[in-house]
Amino acid sequence: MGMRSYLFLLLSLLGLSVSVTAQQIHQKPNIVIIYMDDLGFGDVSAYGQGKLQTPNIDRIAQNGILFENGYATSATCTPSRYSLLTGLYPWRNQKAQVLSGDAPLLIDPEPINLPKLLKQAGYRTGVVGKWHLGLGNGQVDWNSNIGPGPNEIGFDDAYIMAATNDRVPNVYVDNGKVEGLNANDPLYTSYKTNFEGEPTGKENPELLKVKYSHGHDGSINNGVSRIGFQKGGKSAQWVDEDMSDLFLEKSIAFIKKVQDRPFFLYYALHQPHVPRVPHKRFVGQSGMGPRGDAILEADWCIGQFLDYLEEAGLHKNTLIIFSSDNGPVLDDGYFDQAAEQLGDHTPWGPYRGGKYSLFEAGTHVPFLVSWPGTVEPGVSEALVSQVDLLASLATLVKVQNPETDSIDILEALMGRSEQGRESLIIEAVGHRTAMRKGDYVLIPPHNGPKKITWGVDMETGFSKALQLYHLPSDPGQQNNLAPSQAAKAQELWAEYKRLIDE
Ligand code: NG6
Ligand code: CA
Repeated sequence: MGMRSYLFLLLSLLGLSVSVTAQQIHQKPNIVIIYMDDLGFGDVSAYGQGKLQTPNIDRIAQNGILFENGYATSATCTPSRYSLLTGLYPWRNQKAQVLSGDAPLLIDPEPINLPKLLKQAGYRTGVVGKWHLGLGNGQVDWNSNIGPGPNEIGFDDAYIMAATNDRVPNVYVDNGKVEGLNANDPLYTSYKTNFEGEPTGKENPELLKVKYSHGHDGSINNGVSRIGFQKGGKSAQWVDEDMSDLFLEKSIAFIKKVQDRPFFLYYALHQPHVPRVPHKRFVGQSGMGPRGDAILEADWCIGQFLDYLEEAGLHKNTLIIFSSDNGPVLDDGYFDQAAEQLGDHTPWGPYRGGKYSLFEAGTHVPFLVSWPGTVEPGVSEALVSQVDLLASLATLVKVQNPETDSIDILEALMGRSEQGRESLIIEAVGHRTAMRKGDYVLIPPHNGPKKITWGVDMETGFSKALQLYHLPSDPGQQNNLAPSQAAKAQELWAEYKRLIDE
Protein backbone atom coordinates (compact mmCIF):
# COMPACT_ATOMS: atom_id res chain seq x y z
CA MET A 1 0.00 0.00 0.00
CA GLY A 2 1.34 3.43 -0.93
CA MET A 3 1.94 6.07 1.69
CA ARG A 4 -1.05 8.13 0.57
CA SER A 5 -3.51 5.24 0.62
CA TYR A 6 -2.15 4.24 4.01
CA LEU A 7 -2.68 7.74 5.38
CA PHE A 8 -6.16 7.80 3.95
CA LEU A 9 -7.05 4.45 5.47
CA LEU A 10 -5.62 5.46 8.84
CA LEU A 11 -7.66 8.66 8.90
CA SER A 12 -10.77 6.76 7.88
CA LEU A 13 -10.22 4.16 10.62
CA LEU A 14 -9.83 6.91 13.16
CA GLY A 15 -13.21 8.12 11.99
CA LEU A 16 -11.87 11.53 11.10
CA SER A 17 -13.54 13.64 8.50
CA VAL A 18 -11.38 13.10 5.48
CA SER A 19 -13.05 15.42 3.03
CA VAL A 20 -10.29 18.02 2.63
CA THR A 21 -7.60 15.49 3.29
CA ALA A 22 -9.03 13.21 0.66
CA GLN A 23 -8.69 15.96 -1.93
CA GLN A 24 -5.12 16.54 -0.88
CA ILE A 25 -4.07 12.94 -1.02
CA HIS A 26 -6.16 11.37 -3.75
CA GLN A 27 -4.00 10.50 -6.66
CA LYS A 28 -6.02 11.76 -9.56
CA PRO A 29 -5.75 15.43 -10.33
CA ASN A 30 -8.78 17.61 -10.83
CA ILE A 31 -9.13 18.54 -14.48
CA VAL A 32 -10.36 21.92 -15.71
CA ILE A 33 -10.76 22.86 -19.35
CA ILE A 34 -11.04 26.62 -19.73
CA TYR A 35 -12.42 27.11 -23.22
CA MET A 36 -12.71 30.46 -24.93
CA ASP A 37 -14.98 31.39 -27.82
CA ASP A 38 -13.25 32.96 -30.86
CA LEU A 39 -10.04 33.88 -29.04
CA GLY A 40 -7.06 34.16 -31.38
CA PHE A 41 -3.47 32.97 -31.07
CA GLY A 42 -2.33 36.59 -30.78
CA ASP A 43 -4.95 37.55 -28.18
CA VAL A 44 -3.00 35.97 -25.30
CA SER A 45 -0.09 38.15 -24.27
CA ALA A 46 2.01 35.17 -23.18
CA TYR A 47 2.44 34.41 -26.88
CA GLY A 48 4.17 37.76 -27.34
CA GLN A 49 2.25 38.59 -30.51
CA GLY A 50 -0.41 41.20 -29.98
CA LYS A 51 -0.77 44.36 -27.93
CA LEU A 52 -3.57 43.29 -25.57
CA GLN A 53 -2.47 42.30 -22.04
CA THR A 54 -4.00 39.15 -20.53
CA PRO A 55 -2.09 38.82 -17.23
CA ASN A 56 -4.33 36.14 -15.76
CA ILE A 57 -4.34 33.81 -18.76
CA ASP A 58 -0.58 34.38 -18.77
CA ARG A 59 -0.44 32.99 -15.22
CA ILE A 60 -1.48 29.62 -16.65
CA ALA A 61 1.35 29.87 -19.18
CA GLN A 62 3.89 30.92 -16.55
CA ASN A 63 2.94 27.97 -14.36
CA GLY A 64 2.77 25.51 -17.21
CA ILE A 65 3.47 24.78 -20.84
CA LEU A 66 2.79 27.16 -23.66
CA PHE A 67 2.15 25.19 -26.83
CA GLU A 68 3.28 26.93 -29.99
CA ASN A 69 1.52 24.36 -32.19
CA GLY A 70 -1.84 23.86 -30.50
CA TYR A 71 -5.00 23.39 -32.55
CA ALA A 72 -8.75 23.36 -32.41
CA THR A 73 -10.07 20.74 -34.84
CA SER A 74 -12.29 23.23 -36.63
CA ALA A 75 -12.51 26.93 -37.43
CA THR A 76 -16.04 27.10 -36.01
CA CYS A 77 -17.54 26.38 -32.65
CA THR A 78 -19.88 23.39 -32.70
CA PRO A 79 -17.48 21.09 -34.58
CA SER A 80 -14.57 21.96 -32.29
CA ARG A 81 -16.64 21.38 -29.16
CA TYR A 82 -17.94 18.12 -30.59
CA SER A 83 -14.36 16.93 -31.10
CA LEU A 84 -13.18 18.08 -27.72
CA LEU A 85 -15.86 16.05 -25.95
CA THR A 86 -15.97 12.98 -28.23
CA GLY A 87 -12.43 12.56 -29.56
CA LEU A 88 -13.93 12.32 -33.05
CA TYR A 89 -13.03 14.44 -36.04
CA PRO A 90 -16.01 16.70 -36.85
CA TRP A 91 -15.84 16.29 -40.63
CA ARG A 92 -16.79 12.62 -40.22
CA ASN A 93 -20.22 13.77 -39.00
CA GLN A 94 -22.20 15.86 -41.51
CA LYS A 95 -24.32 17.26 -38.68
CA ALA A 96 -21.34 18.69 -36.83
CA GLN A 97 -21.78 22.25 -38.13
CA VAL A 98 -22.68 25.54 -36.45
CA LEU A 99 -26.05 24.66 -34.90
CA SER A 100 -29.15 26.75 -34.45
CA GLY A 101 -30.40 27.25 -30.90
CA ASP A 102 -33.22 24.71 -31.31
CA ALA A 103 -31.10 21.95 -32.87
CA PRO A 104 -31.18 18.48 -31.29
CA LEU A 105 -28.30 17.12 -29.24
CA LEU A 106 -25.40 16.41 -31.59
CA ILE A 107 -23.47 14.01 -29.36
CA ASP A 108 -24.77 10.45 -29.23
CA PRO A 109 -25.26 9.60 -25.54
CA GLU A 110 -24.35 5.94 -26.11
CA PRO A 111 -20.63 5.79 -26.98
CA ILE A 112 -17.93 6.82 -24.56
CA ASN A 113 -16.93 10.49 -24.44
CA LEU A 114 -14.80 12.69 -22.26
CA PRO A 115 -17.18 13.39 -19.35
CA LYS A 116 -18.38 9.76 -19.30
CA LEU A 117 -14.83 8.50 -19.30
CA LEU A 118 -13.87 10.74 -16.40
CA LYS A 119 -17.00 9.71 -14.53
CA GLN A 120 -15.92 6.09 -14.92
CA ALA A 121 -12.65 7.08 -13.33
CA GLY A 122 -14.50 8.44 -10.29
CA TYR A 123 -14.71 12.11 -11.25
CA ARG A 124 -17.58 14.46 -10.55
CA THR A 125 -18.21 16.21 -13.85
CA GLY A 126 -19.58 19.68 -14.57
CA VAL A 127 -20.05 22.08 -17.45
CA VAL A 128 -20.62 25.80 -17.12
CA GLY A 129 -21.03 28.26 -19.99
CA LYS A 130 -21.49 28.00 -23.70
CA TRP A 131 -22.92 24.70 -24.89
CA HIS A 132 -23.81 24.96 -28.61
CA LEU A 133 -24.03 21.19 -29.07
CA GLY A 134 -27.79 20.97 -29.37
CA LEU A 135 -30.47 20.04 -26.83
CA GLY A 136 -33.40 17.65 -26.96
CA ASN A 137 -34.60 15.43 -29.76
CA GLY A 138 -35.50 18.02 -32.36
CA GLN A 139 -38.69 19.45 -30.87
CA VAL A 140 -37.20 21.08 -27.83
CA ASP A 141 -39.78 22.38 -25.34
CA TRP A 142 -38.19 25.08 -23.23
CA ASN A 143 -41.06 24.89 -20.74
CA SER A 144 -40.51 21.36 -19.53
CA ASN A 145 -37.50 19.17 -18.88
CA ILE A 146 -34.98 19.73 -21.65
CA GLY A 147 -33.16 16.64 -22.72
CA PRO A 148 -31.20 14.83 -23.79
CA GLY A 149 -28.44 17.34 -23.12
CA PRO A 150 -25.24 17.60 -21.11
CA ASN A 151 -26.63 15.54 -18.22
CA GLU A 152 -27.31 12.63 -20.58
CA ILE A 153 -23.80 12.59 -22.02
CA GLY A 154 -21.97 12.42 -18.73
CA PHE A 155 -22.14 15.74 -16.92
CA ASP A 156 -23.38 15.46 -13.35
CA ASP A 157 -23.97 19.19 -13.30
CA ALA A 158 -24.67 21.51 -16.20
CA TYR A 159 -25.30 25.24 -16.10
CA ILE A 160 -25.28 26.35 -19.70
CA MET A 161 -26.31 28.94 -22.19
CA ALA A 162 -28.33 26.91 -24.67
CA ALA A 163 -26.41 27.76 -27.84
CA THR A 164 -24.51 31.00 -28.41
CA ASN A 165 -24.83 34.51 -27.06
CA ASP A 166 -26.13 35.70 -30.44
CA ARG A 167 -28.83 33.04 -30.84
CA VAL A 168 -32.21 32.48 -29.27
CA PRO A 169 -33.21 31.37 -26.72
CA ASN A 170 -31.44 33.92 -24.51
CA VAL A 171 -31.75 31.84 -21.37
CA TYR A 172 -29.65 29.68 -19.10
CA VAL A 173 -30.44 26.02 -18.70
CA ASP A 174 -29.72 24.63 -15.25
CA ASN A 175 -29.63 20.83 -15.32
CA GLY A 176 -32.35 20.59 -17.96
CA LYS A 177 -34.55 23.45 -16.77
CA VAL A 178 -34.69 27.01 -18.02
CA GLU A 179 -33.63 29.10 -15.05
CA GLY A 180 -36.02 31.79 -13.85
CA LEU A 181 -38.87 30.82 -16.14
CA ASN A 182 -42.34 31.92 -15.08
CA ALA A 183 -45.01 29.32 -15.91
CA ASN A 184 -47.41 32.13 -16.85
CA ASP A 185 -45.07 33.37 -19.55
CA PRO A 186 -43.89 30.31 -21.47
CA LEU A 187 -40.91 30.54 -23.79
CA TYR A 188 -41.10 29.69 -27.50
CA THR A 189 -38.46 29.90 -30.20
CA SER A 190 -38.45 29.71 -33.97
CA TYR A 191 -35.70 29.94 -36.55
CA LYS A 192 -38.21 30.45 -39.37
CA THR A 193 -40.76 33.09 -38.54
CA ASN A 194 -41.28 35.78 -35.97
CA PHE A 195 -44.07 35.64 -33.39
CA GLU A 196 -46.79 38.19 -33.93
CA GLY A 197 -46.21 41.49 -32.24
CA GLU A 198 -42.66 40.72 -31.11
CA PRO A 199 -40.08 43.41 -31.94
CA THR A 200 -37.08 42.51 -34.08
CA GLY A 201 -33.81 44.22 -34.88
CA LYS A 202 -34.92 44.57 -38.48
CA GLU A 203 -38.23 46.30 -37.73
CA ASN A 204 -37.37 48.11 -34.51
CA PRO A 205 -33.82 49.41 -34.76
CA GLU A 206 -34.78 52.18 -32.32
CA LEU A 207 -34.81 49.56 -29.55
CA LEU A 208 -31.20 48.55 -30.10
CA LYS A 209 -28.18 49.57 -28.04
CA VAL A 210 -25.89 47.44 -30.23
CA LYS A 211 -26.57 47.62 -33.96
CA TYR A 212 -26.18 44.57 -36.16
CA SER A 213 -24.04 44.70 -39.31
CA HIS A 214 -25.20 41.44 -40.88
CA GLY A 215 -27.53 38.66 -39.81
CA HIS A 216 -28.62 39.12 -36.16
CA ASP A 217 -31.78 41.00 -37.08
CA GLY A 218 -34.20 38.75 -35.15
CA SER A 219 -35.63 39.02 -31.63
CA ILE A 220 -34.39 41.67 -29.25
CA ASN A 221 -33.28 41.02 -25.69
CA ASN A 222 -31.37 43.53 -23.56
CA GLY A 223 -31.16 45.98 -26.48
CA VAL A 224 -29.40 43.44 -28.71
CA SER A 225 -31.05 41.66 -31.63
CA ARG A 226 -30.13 38.01 -32.18
CA ILE A 227 -30.33 35.20 -34.70
CA GLY A 228 -33.81 33.63 -34.56
CA PHE A 229 -37.06 34.56 -32.86
CA GLN A 230 -38.27 34.11 -29.32
CA LYS A 231 -41.44 34.90 -27.48
CA GLY A 232 -42.17 34.87 -23.76
CA GLY A 233 -39.85 33.71 -21.04
CA LYS A 234 -39.12 37.37 -20.26
CA SER A 235 -38.17 36.72 -16.63
CA ALA A 236 -35.63 34.13 -17.76
CA GLN A 237 -33.82 36.17 -20.39
CA TRP A 238 -30.22 36.98 -19.67
CA VAL A 239 -28.47 40.28 -19.27
CA ASP A 240 -25.31 40.07 -21.37
CA GLU A 241 -23.35 42.32 -19.01
CA ASP A 242 -23.81 39.84 -16.14
CA MET A 243 -23.03 36.65 -18.04
CA SER A 244 -19.34 36.50 -17.30
CA ASP A 245 -19.66 36.99 -13.53
CA LEU A 246 -22.44 34.42 -13.49
CA PHE A 247 -20.41 31.73 -15.26
CA LEU A 248 -17.52 32.40 -12.87
CA GLU A 249 -19.81 32.14 -9.87
CA LYS A 250 -21.36 28.90 -11.15
CA SER A 251 -17.93 27.40 -11.87
CA ILE A 252 -16.72 28.09 -8.37
CA ALA A 253 -20.01 26.87 -6.88
CA PHE A 254 -19.60 23.57 -8.73
CA ILE A 255 -16.09 23.11 -7.37
CA LYS A 256 -17.15 24.00 -3.85
CA LYS A 257 -19.84 21.37 -4.05
CA VAL A 258 -17.64 18.53 -5.27
CA GLN A 259 -14.11 19.35 -4.21
CA ASP A 260 -13.71 16.49 -1.78
CA ARG A 261 -13.52 14.19 -4.78
CA PRO A 262 -11.63 14.53 -8.05
CA PHE A 263 -13.60 16.76 -10.38
CA PHE A 264 -13.71 17.66 -14.05
CA LEU A 265 -14.97 21.11 -14.95
CA TYR A 266 -15.53 22.27 -18.52
CA TYR A 267 -15.62 26.05 -18.09
CA ALA A 268 -16.73 27.41 -21.47
CA LEU A 269 -16.56 31.19 -21.53
CA HIS A 270 -18.52 33.15 -24.11
CA GLN A 271 -15.89 35.79 -24.88
CA PRO A 272 -14.97 37.33 -27.27
CA HIS A 273 -17.82 35.98 -29.41
CA VAL A 274 -20.40 38.51 -30.60
CA PRO A 275 -22.34 40.32 -29.26
CA ARG A 276 -19.53 41.75 -27.16
CA VAL A 277 -21.34 43.34 -24.26
CA PRO A 278 -19.03 43.23 -21.23
CA HIS A 279 -19.88 44.41 -17.73
CA LYS A 280 -19.43 48.15 -17.24
CA ARG A 281 -16.33 47.50 -15.09
CA PHE A 282 -14.53 46.56 -18.31
CA VAL A 283 -15.99 49.03 -20.78
CA GLY A 284 -13.19 51.12 -22.24
CA GLN A 285 -10.46 49.25 -20.38
CA SER A 286 -8.67 47.81 -23.39
CA GLY A 287 -8.72 50.89 -25.60
CA MET A 288 -9.67 48.48 -28.40
CA GLY A 289 -13.43 48.65 -28.11
CA PRO A 290 -15.80 45.91 -26.95
CA ARG A 291 -13.78 43.01 -28.39
CA GLY A 292 -10.71 43.89 -26.33
CA ASP A 293 -12.85 44.76 -23.30
CA ALA A 294 -14.62 41.39 -23.49
CA ILE A 295 -11.26 39.61 -23.50
CA LEU A 296 -10.15 41.61 -20.44
CA GLU A 297 -13.39 40.67 -18.73
CA ALA A 298 -12.72 36.97 -19.44
CA ASP A 299 -9.12 37.36 -18.29
CA TRP A 300 -10.29 38.88 -15.00
CA CYS A 301 -12.71 36.00 -14.43
CA ILE A 302 -9.96 33.49 -15.11
CA GLY A 303 -7.82 35.31 -12.54
CA GLN A 304 -10.61 35.04 -9.96
CA PHE A 305 -11.02 31.39 -10.81
CA LEU A 306 -7.28 30.70 -10.37
CA ASP A 307 -7.31 32.64 -7.09
CA TYR A 308 -10.11 30.43 -5.85
CA LEU A 309 -8.17 27.26 -6.67
CA GLU A 310 -5.22 28.66 -4.74
CA GLU A 311 -7.25 29.79 -1.72
CA ALA A 312 -8.94 26.39 -1.55
CA GLY A 313 -5.57 24.64 -1.72
CA LEU A 314 -6.57 22.92 -4.95
CA HIS A 315 -4.14 24.42 -7.44
CA LYS A 316 -1.37 21.86 -6.96
CA ASN A 317 -3.79 19.08 -7.63
CA THR A 318 -5.51 20.63 -10.60
CA LEU A 319 -4.57 20.19 -14.23
CA ILE A 320 -5.72 23.18 -16.28
CA ILE A 321 -6.04 23.10 -20.04
CA PHE A 322 -6.72 26.46 -21.65
CA SER A 323 -7.66 26.90 -25.31
CA SER A 324 -10.14 28.40 -27.78
CA ASP A 325 -12.74 26.81 -30.05
CA ASN A 326 -11.62 28.64 -33.19
CA GLY A 327 -9.61 31.61 -34.33
CA PRO A 328 -10.43 35.31 -34.14
CA VAL A 329 -12.83 37.45 -36.14
CA LEU A 330 -13.44 41.20 -36.02
CA ASP A 331 -16.88 42.10 -37.40
CA ASP A 332 -18.94 38.94 -36.96
CA GLY A 333 -22.32 40.61 -37.29
CA TYR A 334 -22.47 43.70 -35.05
CA PHE A 335 -21.05 47.20 -35.39
CA ASP A 336 -18.72 47.11 -32.41
CA GLN A 337 -15.64 48.90 -33.72
CA ALA A 338 -13.57 45.71 -33.56
CA ALA A 339 -11.60 46.59 -36.68
CA GLU A 340 -11.64 50.36 -36.24
CA GLN A 341 -10.23 50.30 -32.71
CA LEU A 342 -7.83 47.42 -33.10
CA GLY A 343 -4.74 49.59 -33.47
CA ASP A 344 -1.57 47.48 -33.72
CA HIS A 345 -3.08 44.47 -32.02
CA THR A 346 -2.93 41.22 -34.04
CA PRO A 347 -5.50 38.70 -32.76
CA TRP A 348 -4.35 36.15 -35.36
CA GLY A 349 -0.68 36.43 -34.36
CA PRO A 350 1.64 35.75 -37.30
CA TYR A 351 -0.94 33.60 -39.08
CA ARG A 352 -3.28 34.17 -42.00
CA GLY A 353 -7.08 34.05 -41.87
CA GLY A 354 -9.16 33.54 -38.73
CA LYS A 355 -12.52 32.14 -37.72
CA TYR A 356 -14.18 30.09 -40.53
CA SER A 357 -10.89 29.92 -42.47
CA LEU A 358 -8.80 27.01 -43.63
CA PHE A 359 -5.80 29.29 -43.36
CA GLU A 360 -3.81 28.82 -40.21
CA ALA A 361 -5.41 31.33 -37.84
CA GLY A 362 -8.74 29.50 -38.14
CA THR A 363 -7.58 26.61 -35.98
CA HIS A 364 -4.08 27.45 -34.69
CA VAL A 365 -5.09 28.78 -31.30
CA PRO A 366 -3.67 29.45 -27.83
CA PHE A 367 -3.11 26.18 -26.00
CA LEU A 368 -1.80 26.11 -22.43
CA VAL A 369 -1.48 23.30 -19.90
CA SER A 370 -0.60 23.78 -16.24
CA TRP A 371 -0.38 21.51 -13.23
CA PRO A 372 1.75 23.27 -10.64
CA GLY A 373 4.31 21.02 -9.03
CA THR A 374 3.87 18.26 -11.59
CA VAL A 375 4.25 19.92 -14.98
CA GLU A 376 7.51 21.84 -15.37
CA PRO A 377 6.88 25.26 -16.91
CA GLY A 378 8.17 25.71 -20.44
CA VAL A 379 7.41 26.16 -24.10
CA SER A 380 6.68 23.25 -26.40
CA GLU A 381 6.76 22.92 -30.17
CA ALA A 382 4.87 19.61 -30.12
CA LEU A 383 1.86 19.37 -32.42
CA VAL A 384 -1.15 19.04 -30.11
CA SER A 385 -4.88 19.14 -30.81
CA GLN A 386 -7.97 19.37 -28.70
CA VAL A 387 -9.17 16.12 -30.29
CA ASP A 388 -6.40 14.38 -28.34
CA LEU A 389 -7.61 15.31 -24.89
CA LEU A 390 -9.89 12.26 -24.71
CA ALA A 391 -7.14 9.68 -25.25
CA SER A 392 -4.53 11.59 -23.26
CA LEU A 393 -6.78 12.11 -20.25
CA ALA A 394 -7.87 8.44 -20.41
CA THR A 395 -4.22 7.53 -19.92
CA LEU A 396 -3.84 10.07 -17.15
CA VAL A 397 -6.79 8.72 -15.16
CA LYS A 398 -5.95 5.13 -16.04
CA VAL A 399 -9.04 4.05 -17.90
CA GLN A 400 -9.19 2.26 -21.22
CA ASN A 401 -8.53 4.47 -24.20
CA PRO A 402 -11.51 4.14 -26.55
CA GLU A 403 -11.16 3.83 -30.35
CA THR A 404 -11.58 7.34 -31.72
CA ASP A 405 -9.56 9.88 -33.70
CA SER A 406 -7.97 10.96 -30.43
CA ILE A 407 -4.30 10.10 -29.91
CA ASP A 408 -2.62 9.69 -26.55
CA ILE A 409 -0.13 12.57 -26.42
CA LEU A 410 -0.10 12.82 -22.62
CA GLU A 411 3.69 12.94 -22.46
CA ALA A 412 3.70 15.98 -24.74
CA LEU A 413 0.88 17.65 -22.82
CA MET A 414 2.84 17.14 -19.60
CA GLY A 415 5.91 18.67 -21.24
CA ARG A 416 7.91 15.50 -20.85
CA SER A 417 8.22 14.96 -24.60
CA GLU A 418 8.33 17.13 -27.70
CA GLN A 419 6.64 14.31 -29.59
CA GLY A 420 3.03 15.26 -30.23
CA ARG A 421 0.94 14.17 -33.18
CA GLU A 422 2.61 13.42 -36.48
CA SER A 423 -0.18 14.93 -38.50
CA LEU A 424 -3.54 16.57 -37.96
CA ILE A 425 -6.57 17.18 -40.16
CA ILE A 426 -8.03 20.65 -39.66
CA GLU A 427 -11.42 21.85 -40.79
CA ALA A 428 -12.90 25.13 -42.01
CA VAL A 429 -16.50 26.18 -42.50
CA GLY A 430 -18.44 23.76 -44.72
CA HIS A 431 -16.40 20.70 -43.65
CA ARG A 432 -13.51 21.57 -45.95
CA THR A 433 -10.29 20.12 -44.61
CA ALA A 434 -6.51 20.48 -44.78
CA MET A 435 -3.57 18.73 -43.18
CA ARG A 436 -0.80 19.88 -40.90
CA LYS A 437 2.17 17.54 -40.96
CA GLY A 438 5.53 18.38 -39.43
CA ASP A 439 6.37 21.91 -40.52
CA TYR A 440 4.03 21.81 -43.52
CA VAL A 441 0.40 22.62 -44.17
CA LEU A 442 -1.23 21.03 -47.19
CA ILE A 443 -4.49 22.55 -48.41
CA PRO A 444 -6.06 20.38 -51.10
CA PRO A 445 -8.02 21.96 -53.95
CA HIS A 446 -11.47 23.05 -52.76
CA ASN A 447 -14.40 24.60 -54.54
CA GLY A 448 -15.77 27.64 -52.84
CA PRO A 449 -15.41 31.39 -52.56
CA LYS A 450 -12.11 33.04 -51.67
CA LYS A 451 -13.85 35.10 -49.03
CA ILE A 452 -16.74 34.44 -46.68
CA THR A 453 -19.89 35.49 -48.50
CA TRP A 454 -22.18 36.68 -45.71
CA GLY A 455 -20.54 39.92 -44.64
CA VAL A 456 -17.55 38.78 -42.61
CA ASP A 457 -14.28 40.09 -43.97
CA MET A 458 -12.40 36.79 -43.95
CA GLU A 459 -10.41 34.74 -46.42
CA THR A 460 -11.52 31.14 -46.61
CA GLY A 461 -8.24 29.65 -47.85
CA PHE A 462 -10.15 27.74 -50.53
CA SER A 463 -8.52 27.51 -53.93
CA LYS A 464 -8.78 25.28 -56.96
CA ALA A 465 -5.01 24.99 -56.82
CA LEU A 466 -3.16 22.71 -54.45
CA GLN A 467 -1.47 24.73 -51.69
CA LEU A 468 1.59 23.81 -49.67
CA TYR A 469 3.10 26.05 -46.99
CA HIS A 470 6.16 25.76 -44.79
CA LEU A 471 4.97 27.28 -41.52
CA PRO A 472 8.22 28.11 -39.69
CA SER A 473 9.56 30.13 -42.60
CA ASP A 474 6.19 31.38 -43.84
CA PRO A 475 3.63 31.58 -41.02
CA GLY A 476 1.59 34.09 -43.02
CA GLN A 477 1.09 31.51 -45.83
CA GLN A 478 2.15 33.87 -48.58
CA ASN A 479 4.37 31.52 -50.51
CA ASN A 480 2.65 28.48 -52.05
CA LEU A 481 5.35 25.84 -52.47
CA ALA A 482 3.16 23.33 -54.33
CA PRO A 483 4.46 24.32 -57.78
CA SER A 484 8.13 24.38 -56.79
CA GLN A 485 8.03 21.37 -54.45
CA ALA A 486 5.63 19.25 -56.48
CA ALA A 487 6.91 15.89 -55.22
CA LYS A 488 6.54 16.92 -51.59
CA ALA A 489 3.06 18.33 -52.28
CA GLN A 490 1.94 15.12 -54.02
CA GLU A 491 3.31 12.96 -51.21
CA LEU A 492 1.43 14.97 -48.57
CA TRP A 493 -1.72 15.07 -50.67
CA ALA A 494 -1.71 11.28 -50.91
CA GLU A 495 -1.26 11.06 -47.17
CA TYR A 496 -4.11 13.52 -46.59
CA LYS A 497 -6.40 11.39 -48.76
CA ARG A 498 -5.42 8.29 -46.87
CA LEU A 499 -6.14 9.97 -43.52
CA ILE A 500 -9.57 11.27 -44.43
CA ASP A 501 -10.61 7.92 -45.94
CA GLU A 502 -9.50 5.92 -42.92
C1 NG6 B 1 -22.68 32.60 -37.96
C2 NG6 B 1 -23.08 33.95 -37.39
C3 NG6 B 1 -21.96 34.42 -36.49
C4 NG6 B 1 -21.65 33.39 -35.43
C5 NG6 B 1 -21.34 32.07 -36.09
C6 NG6 B 1 -21.11 30.96 -35.12
C7 NG6 B 1 -24.49 35.20 -38.98
C8 NG6 B 1 -24.51 36.14 -40.11
N1 NG6 B 1 -23.30 34.90 -38.47
O1 NG6 B 1 -23.69 32.09 -38.73
O2 NG6 B 1 -22.28 35.65 -35.91
O3 NG6 B 1 -22.72 33.25 -34.56
O4 NG6 B 1 -22.41 31.68 -36.93
O5 NG6 B 1 -20.03 31.22 -34.32
O6 NG6 B 1 -25.53 34.73 -38.55
S1 NG6 B 1 -19.43 30.07 -33.48
O7 NG6 B 1 -18.25 30.59 -32.83
O8 NG6 B 1 -20.46 29.70 -32.52
O9 NG6 B 1 -19.11 29.00 -34.41
CA1 CA C 1 -16.40 30.10 -31.55
